[in-house]
Amino acid sequence: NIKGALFDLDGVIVDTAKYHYLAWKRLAGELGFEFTEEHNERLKGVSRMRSLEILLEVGGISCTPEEKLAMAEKKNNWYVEYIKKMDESEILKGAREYLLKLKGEGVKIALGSASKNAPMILENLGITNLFDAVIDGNKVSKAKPDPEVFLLGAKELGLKAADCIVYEDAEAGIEAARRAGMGTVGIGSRDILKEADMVVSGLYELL
Ligand code: B16
Ligand code: MG
Repeated sequence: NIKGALFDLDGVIVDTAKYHYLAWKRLAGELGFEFTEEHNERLKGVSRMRSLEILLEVGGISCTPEEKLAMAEKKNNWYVEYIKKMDESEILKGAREYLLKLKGEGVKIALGSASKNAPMILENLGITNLFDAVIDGNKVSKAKPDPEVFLLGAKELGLKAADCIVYEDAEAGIEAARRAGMGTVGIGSRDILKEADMVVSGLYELL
């Protein structure tokens, strides 16, 4: 019996990947190489610093830890400029309705996202109040596939891991949830999310 539902943000509730892509592409442009949408797939669900490392690998560029920090900050400033303009119209189909449905059934809801910008995004989407707990990139030290983010979510909800279910679009997120001992719903394609208990195209399919 499910008592808690933990949601990833990017790719499940909202498509922030397109804004991450714009900002990373801009950085790559400054560094003098092309960063494609295909490359960008590798950054989904991955932390900011790890994303930068992947990007630098694509461009064949090596730099010092200080330079990396400056680049990550630059990218984030651009990214924040883009997502500042986001509003309720950008919530993915069925997401708000599904959160409300679960709430009506007495299920507790938490966010489990790698993004440090998650609170601002929830605010702009007007759905902060639907969450009983928000675990974001500021609260966790170990990135998915480490289960930390979801274990912390269950803890803040006051629930056992086995009573929680996770909604994720990234392979690493499904693995993190499985390692936490939680049920999993993959959002996306069955070909990629092989390990998920079930896969749907979007939350609208669960209404
Ligand atoms: P930030 P999620 C992830 O969100 C994104 O999928 C990933 O592309 C991004 O690098 C990461 O958040 C960190 O985001 O730079 O805003 O801290 O899928 O875990 O909700
Ligand atoms: Mg995601």
